Amino acid sequence: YAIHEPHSSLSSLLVDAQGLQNQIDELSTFSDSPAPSVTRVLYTDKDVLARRYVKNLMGLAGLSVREDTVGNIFGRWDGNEPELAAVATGSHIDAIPYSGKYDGVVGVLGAIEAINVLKRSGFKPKRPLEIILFTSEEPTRFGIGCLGSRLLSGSESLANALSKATDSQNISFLDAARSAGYAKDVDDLSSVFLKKGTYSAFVELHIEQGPILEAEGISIGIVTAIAAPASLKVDFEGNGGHAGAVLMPNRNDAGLAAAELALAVEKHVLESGSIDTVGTVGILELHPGAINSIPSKAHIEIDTRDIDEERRNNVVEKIHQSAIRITETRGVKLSEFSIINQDPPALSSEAVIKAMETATRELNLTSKLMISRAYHDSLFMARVSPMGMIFIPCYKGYSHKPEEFASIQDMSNGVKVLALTLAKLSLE
Ligand code: HGY
Ligand code: MN
Ligand code: MN
Ligand code: MN
Repeated sequence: YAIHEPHSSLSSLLVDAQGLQNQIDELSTFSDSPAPSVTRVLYTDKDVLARRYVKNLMGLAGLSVREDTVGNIFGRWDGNEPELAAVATGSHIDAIPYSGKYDGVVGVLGAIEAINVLKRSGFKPKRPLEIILFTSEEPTRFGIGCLGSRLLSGSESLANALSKATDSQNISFLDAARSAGYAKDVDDLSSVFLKKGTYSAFVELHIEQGPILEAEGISIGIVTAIAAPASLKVDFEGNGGHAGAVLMPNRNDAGLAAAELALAVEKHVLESGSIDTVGTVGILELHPGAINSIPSKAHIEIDTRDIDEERRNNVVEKIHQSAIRITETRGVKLSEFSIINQDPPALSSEAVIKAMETATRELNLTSKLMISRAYHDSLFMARVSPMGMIFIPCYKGYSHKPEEFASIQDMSNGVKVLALTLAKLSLE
């Protein structure tokens, strides 16, 4: 099969869309919350079952499978020139509590189906193609998003932090990894770092997690940039006490301090001057958590993002100033103000954008250039390889909740665009 005519047989790409849907449904059963929600947290037994399921599908697709010490999983299809840098694709299968079954999963199972589509069409890549299942994209267990792809992109600070990190049950990262069969007699996580030039390109297929494509009736989103996320952890402490007996002038209520900071987050975000600045407080824990006890401790976690790094950093600074002001006006102690991550945005590579645009055109699909407001493993893969993302519409833009949904047709379109894009990039 001559590789100089990659497009003729590729225009009739056959996607087993029903098979993909069945796999998505089956994978969603590995969950710690009842259907239709999905909860699948890093290194839990459901995560291990899901990993085994995906590794099996990689094997059935004829990929050679390997895993690194933190459980990033790689499925490789060697091309005619196996020593060349591979073209990679992939996403994640971990799911935050009570979320949906498409976030991340479409980019893993859809990537395996894209490889099957290329194999069915008789295509033979020049460069190897590699699917990556990133070990954990969600921040759920150890509080840091894109843990696997951050390490792959060479984050020394994360490698150091993880060797000391513990989850909310006080289980260390390394013990949790070992319970899932990883990090065997390993303390140094830098073995995960990718060698420079490992990949010639990285492309991720993902649901949009926003309403634009569906609202505008467009089949494919071609991502030009990924917004810059930052997350903060803040603790306030007060004297607490009896909710009835302590008079108001004598209180330093840690819970109300946290509530005031939460509203300050919203104020600073809205004052940024741009609709692209967002922020919320997704975690607010009060101690002792009794109705008739004035909170003596409040723990809040803040997520704020923007496609403009400067503007986002400005909001982070103002939140810090507000936290300090609140300690003065309320007489509480600011026992913790930590910036967990304050990442720069990522730009997609022009060459990969071009390959995705050509693919959508050849498939007669409508497409739109757009930014990703959610972060993805691509945000970190962009640090070590030319990056691109393919979005497909999702129902009302819902995500991170059980109503998350993508149609078989939209997933099939996404798989075709991914298959054609990988084929093109593998011939370069
Ligand atoms: O939060 C995010 O943007 C990603 O979906 N974890
Ligand atoms: Mn997510
Ligand atoms: Mn995701
Ligand atoms: Mn804390």
